[in-house]
Amino acid sequence: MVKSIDTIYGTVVRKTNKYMGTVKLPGRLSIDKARKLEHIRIKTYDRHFAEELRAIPKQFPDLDRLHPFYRALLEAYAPIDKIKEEIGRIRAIMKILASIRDEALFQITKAKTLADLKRVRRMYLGRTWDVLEKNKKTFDFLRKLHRVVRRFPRVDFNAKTVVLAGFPNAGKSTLLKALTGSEPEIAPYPFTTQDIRIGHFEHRWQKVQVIDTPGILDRDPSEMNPVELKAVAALKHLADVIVFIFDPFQDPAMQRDLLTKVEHLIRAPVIRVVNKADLLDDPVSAKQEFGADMVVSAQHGTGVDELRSKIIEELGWSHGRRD
Ligand SMILES: Nc1nc2c(ncn2[C@@H]2O[C@H](COP(=O)(O)OP(=O)(O)O)[C@@H](O)[C@H]2O)c(=O)[nH]1
Ligand SMILES: [Mg+2]
Repeated sequence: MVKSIDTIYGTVVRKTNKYMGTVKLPGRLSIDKARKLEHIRIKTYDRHFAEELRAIPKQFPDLDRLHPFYRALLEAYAPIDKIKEEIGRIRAIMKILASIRDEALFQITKAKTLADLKRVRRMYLGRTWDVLEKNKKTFDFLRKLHRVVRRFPRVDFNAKTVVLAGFPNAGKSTLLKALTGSEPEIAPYPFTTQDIRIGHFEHRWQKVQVIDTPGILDRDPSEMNPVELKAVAALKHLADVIVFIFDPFQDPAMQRDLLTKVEHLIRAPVIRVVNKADLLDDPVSAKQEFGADMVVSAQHGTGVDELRSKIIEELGWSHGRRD
């Protein structure tokens, strides 16, 4: 979690007060002793501020070593350079706070009365708060980003990946289940209102990951806002093969149009599949009508083994992104 500036400030003050309650110095109260106590107090505030701020950049992945899929997803939120800049800003704030601390420590050495010391503390707290407040946008930006990053879908980058696409109701969810034989893992798809579903099957030593993105690769990308579009485009860094599912009971031209757009967005080899074979009198002519590679019934499992083989074949010739 990245804390808000109010929480950071509150935490620092609370922890410092608590700590100062345990500090006992020998001797009677004198201005000298009060100075020493105030010195410890300012250093304690500073230590806690540094602790709070240092924790922030550590909560983000190393942006230079991030997988392109995650990088592209982050880009949907803000340019990577902007994210780096905002994280860097936290380090700059730490430096400013250190200089305010040094100034306060210096003022303490010159304080002649308890009232002087009180003023130093007020100056220190006021100025540190001002610095946080002036940078509120940075903290808010990183808070929001972090909330999304920590829920990024957990993708296996060592596995080959099949991305399913096709109209709503074409049978993507049913096919995902048929191909992988298990309930998919569901995670929110960042920067969209949709989920991503991930299942997998194994072929010999190789794990194949199958991804369904309902509400994403089933509609015209031109209807998406720029953020959604970037989030969708991130999938191109993942897809080794696209399986495009045609519904024989929906408009062929519109489905082919979607396929063209998906191909354009993702640029991976495509396997074209007509689904719902069990409901077709003439599967062969449906296959021809859609220009498909094969006909399956996701519901009944017909042709699913063949589809798996076709996927493996396609991956075997794969364009070597991860070979
Ligand atoms: N008869 C038949 N129905 C299917 C087949 N595949 C999917 N369906 C049905 O079509 C509807 C939509 O399927 P679903 O997998 O949710 O489609 P999605 O929107 O692309 O994920 C559901 O009612 C499924 O039961 C199939 O091969 N045969
Ligand atoms: Mg679905």
